[in-house]
Amino acid sequence: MKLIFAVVQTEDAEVCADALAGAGVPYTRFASIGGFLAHENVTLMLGVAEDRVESVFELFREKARQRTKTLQAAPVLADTSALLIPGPVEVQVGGATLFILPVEQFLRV
Ligand code: 2BA
Repeated sequence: MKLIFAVVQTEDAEVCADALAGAGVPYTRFASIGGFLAHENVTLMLGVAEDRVESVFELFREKARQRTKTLQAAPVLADTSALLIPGPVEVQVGGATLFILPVEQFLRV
């Protein structure tokens, strides 16, 4: 078994979750916030049999879209002088960011 953490954009969370449910893949859903943009996103945690991992990758490739998001210029205080990050800056976000870990044990007690 593998444990997959999948970070997706909020806009794609429902369609990804629906597709996982439709494929019979159990998941847990967390609200999360990306450290760079400070935008809300969604993290899905899935315990997946090894022979289903590739089909889960495909599901996220198909359902999680890439989008351009804008990082607005933000005032940053350095000592007593206010500096400005040059902006706005455009960044490409997504589809999904996946972390795949081995599962030592999976128990329901
Ligand atoms: P954020 O941290 O808000 O990052 C949003 C997007 O900003 C990233 O998209 C990437 O294109 C860009 N970005 C992030 N850090 C950057 C940096 N230091 N300099 C320039 N651009 C940067 P994605 O790579 O698709 O990531 C989407 C979300 O996935 C991230 O949202 C974060 O929540 C998560 N994520 C990505 N890589 C991660 C990692 N190594 N560890 C934990 N979470 C990660």
